[in-house]
Amino acid sequence: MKFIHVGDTHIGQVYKNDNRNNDIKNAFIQLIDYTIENKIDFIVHSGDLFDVGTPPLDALLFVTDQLNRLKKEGIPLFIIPGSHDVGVGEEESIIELFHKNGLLINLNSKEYISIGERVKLSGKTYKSAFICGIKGKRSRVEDEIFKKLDIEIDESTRIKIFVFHHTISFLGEKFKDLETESLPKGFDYYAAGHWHGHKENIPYDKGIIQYPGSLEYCDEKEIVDNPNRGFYIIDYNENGINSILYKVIKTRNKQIFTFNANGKNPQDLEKEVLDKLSKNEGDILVIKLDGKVKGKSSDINLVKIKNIGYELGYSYISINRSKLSDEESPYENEDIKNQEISSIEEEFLKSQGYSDPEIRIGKYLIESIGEDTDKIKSDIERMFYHDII
Ligand SMILES: [Mn+2]
Repeated sequence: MKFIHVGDTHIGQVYKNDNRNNDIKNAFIQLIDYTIENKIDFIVHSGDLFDVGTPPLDALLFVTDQLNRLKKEGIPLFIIPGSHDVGVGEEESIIELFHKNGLLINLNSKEYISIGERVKLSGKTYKSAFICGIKGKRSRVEDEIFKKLDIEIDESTRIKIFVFHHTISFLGEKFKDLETESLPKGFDYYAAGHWHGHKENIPYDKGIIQYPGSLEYCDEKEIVDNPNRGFYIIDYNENGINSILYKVIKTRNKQIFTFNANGKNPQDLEKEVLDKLSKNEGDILVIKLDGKVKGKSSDINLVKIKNIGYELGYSYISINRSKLSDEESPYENEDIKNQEISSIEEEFLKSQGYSDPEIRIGKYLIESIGEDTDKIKSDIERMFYHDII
């Protein structure tokens, strides 16, 4: 028997760019196609099916159509709501609407969880697999749930699966929102979500923890840092897990270029960037500018670069200048003159008594001056969702 573990599909408007939002949908179609063509027994989704708790209508209709394809084939999808699947200030998740309409199984629907002094989790048995889970968090409360969990594990099953949506301490202290040790014991497969990179085979108790990562790149950082995107196919039999395969999905070609501005004026740098671009069939383009430009970095015409890039066929263009600074610093102080602009901003904000999260949001806003306001709004929302601020 086989099941697929996928997570962080983020259907909705992740980008202010239709090509990329369609790519995200296309990744989901690839998942459903594969599941049906290969007669997979069921899917486990570790949260963030949608990008926001109140998805746009086209996202709702799209997911309805895709889940109906699975339903027709009799393939269930088990899920827990991720941090993005719950709207700000809401108790319920959009996932529950799909559960009530019979298009998926919300493992945190009231029939599977009861919260009192202790938290009782019952879960589902399907094709000799026991599946249960805890939703991603929108508050500190969900952390506490892990301390008072009572799970009625169906011991007659061949494989026990626990689904969750947290970044565990194993991945690093900096981003963790759950101590690895807080996870319940006694499971063979821990289907993890929330962390957008993929990481497999983390040993825990008698099982393993697996992060499939996001199914498509959700921002520029993921485009640059992550080599490929996909999901796991787990084959199990009477002895438990037999094999696990990471299936890579098809994503667009990427072109990532870094340009050093040292000793160049804005016009020369602009020309160097433009010379590097070439005609293509919908590639993703990321341009990183660093170093110190001779003159004002604001004189580099980013709009012109983007317009020419789109004419050449690029589907999505991101220009990152967070490491770019001006050679002629407006500061008299020699100490300051030798620093990058972003660290000067940070020191200034610190001296004004702002907290680390406030400094992060302040620096983000300074970097985003001139960007589309809708994009800034959704980026900040995303930072909140991921508890980065
Ligand atoms: Mn996510």
